[in-house]
Amino acid sequence: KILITGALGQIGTELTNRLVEIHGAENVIASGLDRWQKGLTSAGYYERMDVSNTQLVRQVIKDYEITTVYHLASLLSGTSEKQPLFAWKLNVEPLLNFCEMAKEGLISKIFWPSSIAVFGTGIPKENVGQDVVLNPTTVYGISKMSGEKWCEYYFDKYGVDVRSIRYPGLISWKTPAGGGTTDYAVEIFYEALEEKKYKSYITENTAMPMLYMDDAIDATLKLMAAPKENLTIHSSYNLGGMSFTPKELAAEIKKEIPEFEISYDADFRQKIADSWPASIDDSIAKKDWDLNYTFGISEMTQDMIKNLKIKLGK
Ligand code: VAH
Repeated sequence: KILITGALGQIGTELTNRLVEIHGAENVIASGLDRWQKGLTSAGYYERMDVSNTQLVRQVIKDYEITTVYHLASLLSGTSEKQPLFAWKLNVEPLLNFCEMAKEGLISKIFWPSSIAVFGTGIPKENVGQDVVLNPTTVYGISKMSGEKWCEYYFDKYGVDVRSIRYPGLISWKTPAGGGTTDYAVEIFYEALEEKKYKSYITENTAMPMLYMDDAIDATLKLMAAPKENLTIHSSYNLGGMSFTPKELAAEIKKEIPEFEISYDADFRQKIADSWPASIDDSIAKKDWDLNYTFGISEMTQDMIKNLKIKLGK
């Protein structure tokens, strides 16, 4: 059986749907902080669970005979800057608990999302490699870097099968933006359809690595299906997706919505964005587990607008 934490979040919502398609609803247990309501999730079961409540988590693992955990519950970069100590606790300790459970043999496989936020000062902006020095300058980046080190430690010392991807900014239409620095690239589509204009809190020429959610989910499932012996990275795999700026994204949206206008008014998240790479070298993921992409910026823009028009009743 599979447990997903943060199952109602940006990645969790879509990952749950795909895992249900593959394994059947009866084998997927979704969990989140929200109270259950009809239609909340496609999983066969839903547990209202605070991942910081270790005893409850262990009980759920035992009750459902969970073997694989997708641990997605986390605070993103913008939110983490506002609540540093809570973000540190939530972003790291539950991961450590799941690694402990795997070490004890209670569960056999873990997926955990890291982020390009682990990169910081002292490295080139372009084509950032797997093994460059990690000097994150954000609470979120510090927590993700620490989580990676724990993953590597539990693999090296106890052979724990914990797998991770350094996601770029993720873009999707099923769930609204959740406090990330890259979430301008989600909000912009809602406002383009609702208001025909968007004020970006990231300046026009700030390039960041981005990825459409469909490709992110495909990559996650590919990594988790790969033979353990093929994996050479046990901290977290670089994944670069595509790089674009707010200006480039606005130009793509204008192809679909000609009257759309973008303006710029940088906020605290600009400093976070400036500390991150503009593009990533993900050649090792391509070699180890055949990473590839389907959606470029045009395909993503068309798919986002098509689906949001239906969702927003436009
Ligand atoms: C964030 N979307 O902005 C996340 C992601 C690389 C960015 O980690 O915090």
